[in-house]
Formats: sequence, C-alpha cells, structure tokens
Amino acid sequence: MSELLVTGGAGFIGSNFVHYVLANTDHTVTVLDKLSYAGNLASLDGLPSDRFRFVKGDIADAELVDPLVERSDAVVHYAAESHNDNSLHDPRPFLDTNIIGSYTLLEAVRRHGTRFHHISTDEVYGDLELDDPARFTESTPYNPSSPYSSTKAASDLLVRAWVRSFGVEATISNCSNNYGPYQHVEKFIPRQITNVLRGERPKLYGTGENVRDWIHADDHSSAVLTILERGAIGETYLIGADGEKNNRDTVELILELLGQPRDAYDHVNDRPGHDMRYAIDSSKLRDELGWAPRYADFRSGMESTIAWYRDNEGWWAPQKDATEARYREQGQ
Ligand code: NAD
Ligand code: TDX
Repeated sequence: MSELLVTGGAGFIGSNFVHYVLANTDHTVTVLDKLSYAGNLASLDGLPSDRFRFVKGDIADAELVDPLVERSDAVVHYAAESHNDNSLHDPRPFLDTNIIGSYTLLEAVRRHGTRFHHISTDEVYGDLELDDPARFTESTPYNPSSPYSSTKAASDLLVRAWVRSFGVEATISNCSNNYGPYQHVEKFIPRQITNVLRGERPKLYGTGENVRDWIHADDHSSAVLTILERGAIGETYLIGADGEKNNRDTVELILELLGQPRDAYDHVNDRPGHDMRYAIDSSKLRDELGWAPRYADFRSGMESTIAWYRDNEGWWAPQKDATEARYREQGQ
C-alpha cells in the first residue's frame, strides 16, 4: 500500500484516476488542486474518507508542496492549464502552472527522494498530415504548436533533466485525447454533447477534417498505474488506444446517438495553428509492460459518456453559459 499525492485531481483526468485508484488498489490518495475554473470538487464526491483527502492549493507554492511531498511515496502530476484555445488568448497561466508548477514539484521530489510520474500529452510532438502513415513514438522529435503544448513540452524536458542531473526517480507518459465523465464543457466532446442536450447545434472548427486519437479516461488511468508500478525510471511511455477519428465523424456520431440528423451542426471559425492529426503508437507500453486498453469500441464508450452527461446536468450546467459566452466572443 502506498500514499499517492495526485496533483490536479479535481480536474477531468485526475479525478477519473483518483476514482480508479481507490476502486482498484489499496493505495491512499491526497489530491492537491487549486480549483481553477477547470477544477470541481463535485468530481470527487463519494470517495472513502479513510483513504482520501483533499488539499486546496497551488503546485507552484513551494512551502505548501514540500510537506505534502515529504509524506508521500509517489507523486502523480496531472495539474496543468490544459486547454489549447485558452492558451491562444492568455498564455501566461500556462507558463506559471505547467512550467513553474512542474519545476516546484521536481525540486520537492528531489529533496525527498520521492517517486514522480509526469502526465503529458502527444501534442508535444506537433502534428501529422492526414495521409502520413507514421504515428508518434517515444523517439519522435518534439515540435509543439501552441502555447499549451509548448509549455507541456518544456515540463517534459525539465523532468528529463532532473532525472539525468539529479537522479530524480521519474517516468513520463504522453497520452492522446481523452474522453469520458467529468470533462469540462469547454472541450470538444462534452461541448457538443451538452449543446445537443440543450437544443443547440454542435460547433465544428473549420472543415472538421482534423483527426484526434481518442482514448477513454479509464484506459489512461490503468496505463498510468501500470507505469507507476512497473515502468523503468527515466523512461517515457506513449499511451494510446488506436482511436483515430476525424472531428466531423465524431460530431455526427454524437448527433446520431442523441437522435438528431447527422448534419445538424455548424461550422465556426477555425483554431489558429490548428494541429491536423495526432496518432499514437503505444507498442512500447504494450510490449514492455503488458498494458492493453479495455474500451475498444468508441461508439459504446461514447454512449456511456453521453449517458453520464445526460444524468449529471447539475455537474456541468453551472459552467455552460460562461463557456459558451467566451466561445461566442471568439466566433467559435
Ligand atoms: P483539466 O483542465 O480538466 O484539469 C486540470 C486540473 O488542474 C484542475 O482541477 C485545476 O484546478 C488543476 N490546476 C490547474 N492549475 C493548478 C495549479 N497551479 N495548482 C494546482 N492545481 C492546478 O485537465 P485534464 O484534461 O484533466 O488534463 C490533466 C493532465 O493530463 C494535464 O497535465 C494535461 O496536459 C494532460 N493530458 C490531457 C489530455 C486530454 O485529452 N485532456 C490528454 C493527454 C494529456
Ligand atoms: O467546439 C469545438 N469544436 C471543434 O471542432 C472544440 C472545443 C474543439 N474542436 C476541435 C479542435 C480539435 O481538433 O476538436 C478537437 C479536440 O479539441 P479539444 O477538446 O480542445 O482538444 P485538443 O486541442 O485536441 O487537446 C486535448 O487533447 C490533448 C486536450 O485539451 C489537451 O489537454 C491534451 O493535451
């Protein structure tokens, strides 16, 4: 049994991980989260109080972070500013949290000899052409496009340097696009589901040809636990579930599953610098650590995600109006 410190555990993927860990292991969990606009304590409702505690605070606050790291066996670092569109309008918080926040955690794990797992994204590799047979691997050169992905790339490089220069016991994972419950309505899939549930039309950026490689958040969680338990220190593992879909097909699937005509969506302004395609080759994680995803079928994963948003309007409704007002200002 271990004590895990999970940063960003009130966000989308972090909260899914906390639920997964408490249901499938005997670890105890402390969540450190500053409850930014993207953090929601309601995502952590119903967890066992003898194995879970919540601390509100900033990962860049070294005095707060130090004692939390000291009493943990491992840190799993999810906290980040995570939305590309926001990073195009106000990059500064991305530097503060993704770079300085990660640096602050690295210094604390260096002081205390604590195991560290860094959660990152496939966006650090830039994008691929639609007809490129290649997929990202652990040796693909870094080539990030947005302020968001460049700050994530910076944090990955800090982790690598702290491993090599200071002997910090860290691993890194770069995962593809996640979907599932508890995802903020600013993101593509929940935005479209909640639009349709409210009688509004989905909004597709540009032509909708852009491809994302979707993985269910539970499969991300099982992969991170696998790396935490069996990953080799200093190594990077790519996480993906062979889920490439273009955005148009994804919107049409959502409309169909919600009983609407498949063409009942609007095209809106494209995202500046919009990455065309992401695709992950996760052979290393599968072959070396024996991991495999459980959600093979995107359609049934989407059905259960739609059901979750339908059943949990109280969770997302408070964020919806402000999110859509922000998008309207940007013509999106
Ligand atoms: P999210 O925006 O839903 O959640 C981020 C959480 O971090 C929020 O609870 C927020 O309050 C917290 N946070 C932000 N700044 C903080 C700070 N300075 N101190 C403490 N807490 C802070 O993000 P997400 O989609 O769950 O992403 C989690 C991680 O996974 C990120 O590191 C992201 O880069 C990575 N990732 C996301 C995806 C995806 O598809 N969403 C894919 C690959 C990797
Ligand atoms: O309304 C929309 N319409 C639309 O067409 C929105 C919000 C998005 N899109 C497009 C843009 C992307 O091609 O959908 C795709 C997915 O968009 P996002 O949900 O914003 O995700 P993305 O930019 O791909 O980044 C996500 O995956 C990698 C996460 O937000 C990142 O945190 C993660 O690193």
